[in-house]
Amino acid sequence: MKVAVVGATGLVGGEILKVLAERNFPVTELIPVASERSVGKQVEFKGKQYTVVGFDDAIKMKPNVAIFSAGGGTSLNLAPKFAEAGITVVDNSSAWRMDPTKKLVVPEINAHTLTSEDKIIANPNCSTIQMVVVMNPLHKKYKIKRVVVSTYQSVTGTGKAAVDQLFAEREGRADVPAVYPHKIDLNVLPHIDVFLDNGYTKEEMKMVNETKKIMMDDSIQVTATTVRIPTIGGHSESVNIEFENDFDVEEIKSILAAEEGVILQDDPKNAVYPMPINAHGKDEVFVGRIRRDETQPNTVNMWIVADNLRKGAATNAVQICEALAKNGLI
Ligand code: A2P
Ligand code: 11C
Repeated sequence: MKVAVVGATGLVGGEILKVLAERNFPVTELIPVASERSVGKQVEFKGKQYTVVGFDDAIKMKPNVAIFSAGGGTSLNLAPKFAEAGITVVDNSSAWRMDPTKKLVVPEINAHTLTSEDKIIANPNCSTIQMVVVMNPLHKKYKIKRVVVSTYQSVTGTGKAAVDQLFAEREGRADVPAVYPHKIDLNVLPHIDVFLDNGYTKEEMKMVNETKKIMMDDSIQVTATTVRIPTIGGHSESVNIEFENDFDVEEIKSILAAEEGVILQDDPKNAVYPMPINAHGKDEVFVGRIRRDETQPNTVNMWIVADNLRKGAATNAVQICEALAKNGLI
């Protein structure tokens, strides 16, 4: 399988290369793509060096699939060019997610909806993916009415420049341009992506809208506050879920413990709960602190953590490619 990675020099792109290798995706030819300023640079894949090419050359090389992680503008511009050349695109940006003609896929939930018509497939936002992976089996069992989520998101979600800002501030260096409007080290910013007219950020509205689309249920109400914190390991979420039907906390724990791609870490007396430092570099979604909300019927609280560059981006994108390959769609 010929695989192009568009944005191969970026944080998510680098993670995609690692995940393709780790999961032994059958790559016969790797085509790393980045902006003109990176053409000719080398990236490593399975111990070998590959030369970065521009998008024109990549299209001419006719990959079976192109995994994009080069920002929304690049996706809007380039994904149709790849698709018109018959190359299936799996896109990590927000560009196509809410387009009604495009699928928004978390393989555990809706890979079965993919067909040969799908030439641009959207990978959801990282903070949405880790939440729906945990909520989906619970929705099937108890039916979710409403979700209140607050996030604690890693600077890796912004890209390399944000990681550089955090460490430059920590080391007292002034030589790095700031990507956030405020200091991020020793601080917390209730601001991810741009503010919209309704007072929410675009990141918050992604959680609201993408959840309904992936879980194929517009009745699920989500309200979100998304927050950037000075960590690099992954995104954490405090999630309050109200169900239509009552539940047993122990049953919720056993449903989640049995769920593919989910790891239950819930032994608070021994200080066992998910943390980004442990999720870093892992493909799974970690869940713990599961407890009944004592203020409202049929409602549970939990804490969900995942490496946003892995299940939140690279791993989910590679899993979409695996589903496409398994079903003969690429
Ligand atoms: P480059 O390294 O040449 O700028 P991150 O989010 O970690 O900053 O990474 C963004 C990725 O998207 C990088 O690989 C970057 O390449 C790539 N990229 C940005 N603009 C384009 C473009 N117009 N065409 C292809 N790749 C792009
Ligand atoms: C963040 N969730 O942590 C964002 C990164 O819509 O794909 C991914 C933005 C997106 O900043």
